[in-house]
Amino acid sequence: MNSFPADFLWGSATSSYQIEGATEVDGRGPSIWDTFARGEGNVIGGHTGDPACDHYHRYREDVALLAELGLPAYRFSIAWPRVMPDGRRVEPRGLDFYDRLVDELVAHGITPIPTLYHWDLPQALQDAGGWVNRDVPSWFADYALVVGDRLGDRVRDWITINEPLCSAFLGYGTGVHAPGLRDARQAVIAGHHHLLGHGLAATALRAHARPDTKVAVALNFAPPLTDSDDAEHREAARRFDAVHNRFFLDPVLGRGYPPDLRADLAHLGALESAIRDGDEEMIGRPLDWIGVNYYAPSRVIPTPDPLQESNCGLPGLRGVDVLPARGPLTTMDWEQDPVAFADLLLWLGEHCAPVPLIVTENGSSFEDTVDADGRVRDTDRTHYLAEHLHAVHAAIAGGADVRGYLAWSLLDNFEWSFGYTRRFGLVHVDFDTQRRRIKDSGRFYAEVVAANAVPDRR
Ligand code: IFM
Repeated sequence: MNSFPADFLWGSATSSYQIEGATEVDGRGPSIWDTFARGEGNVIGGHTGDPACDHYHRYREDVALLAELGLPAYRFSIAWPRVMPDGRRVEPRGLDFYDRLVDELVAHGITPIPTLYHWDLPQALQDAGGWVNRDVPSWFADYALVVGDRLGDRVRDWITINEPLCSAFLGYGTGVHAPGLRDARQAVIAGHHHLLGHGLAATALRAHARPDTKVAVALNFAPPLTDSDDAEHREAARRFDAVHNRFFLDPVLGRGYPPDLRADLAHLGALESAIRDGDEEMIGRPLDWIGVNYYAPSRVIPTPDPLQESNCGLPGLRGVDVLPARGPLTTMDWEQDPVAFADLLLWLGEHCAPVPLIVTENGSSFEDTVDADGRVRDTDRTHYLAEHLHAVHAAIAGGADVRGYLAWSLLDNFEWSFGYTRRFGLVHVDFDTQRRRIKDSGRFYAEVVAANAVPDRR
């Protein structure tokens, strides 16, 4: 058995738009994902966030599942348009929902870890320019305060923003996420404003909340892998790493934007136009921990012409292409690579020290079937989970300060542009009946959590 530290935090994660449904209930305003999902061809099958897992009405059942699995912590997100339908005006019924959810969690002894922003921007704020508008970060901090005032007596740990890369670069750059815009300059500006929003919200929460408040941000990392260690390949990996990983990481650690990144993106002129005096200080206010979201590495290769635009859609990235993933793959076509995960955690452990790490997302999508006896024998997912937990263990043994692991995801849910066609849950959801069934991977995870250890490979 590979045992984890005694105070290691175990749990699972979800997000509001992916599970709540009830998008027109109790005064909730439309979000950019409601609008985007209705757009022709944006989401497989024309699926939308309704009914998702109908968690808005079934949260008690879902908290009971967490309790049945014995998970001590639950990461969920708060829908800004439920709390503030137009992004500015408070809707008490929306706040009441999260109040009830937190009460339910606390009553079961489960630590609530809310994320303030997991991509569901109020549409009204998008109509005002969305994350390209420099006012949005301040409005985000106002919203953080409203939520902090209401839940701060029971919530100690907060995550400001989930995966600003996806929200900014996929939403404003490649257009495969809401709001569906395709403009590299806007993507970079939106990226900066997400970071500014993080800094402002973190500062606001700390100023007004209980003294032991802890604030983090959840970043998604894709470690670049190369087939060669020659100078060209190392340079390609550096370029990819700068835009994908260090664009967001170094500023929140208080180091500002990395000089090599600024040089690489100078041809866009976007960062320079967006950064104002004091921004990097605000973004870099002290953090309590870094949330690490990891699924897969990226295989990169130098392009023949160093000025050639990358095929991967990261804004302004040149001189590096991303190769197709190599098996074994998940149904997202993502590579399964626990070694890259261990290496990433070791690197982050050093790079972020003394700030500790918590794995805020890690998981896999596979074709799951419900057998005649009602069981979901998801051996692929159990294997992925076990191997990635061994990787976390190895990283801790190697010196990385990793304090917890929150599996993605508690429930099968709305997987963004893939709609309901990709399943990541430890718990199977029948979207016709809303019946929940704990998968074999969920039972396996419960045993790991109970033992605080992952069993040896057979
Ligand atoms: O489902 C998403 C989640 O919302 C953000 N991180 C990656 C997950 C899997 O794609």
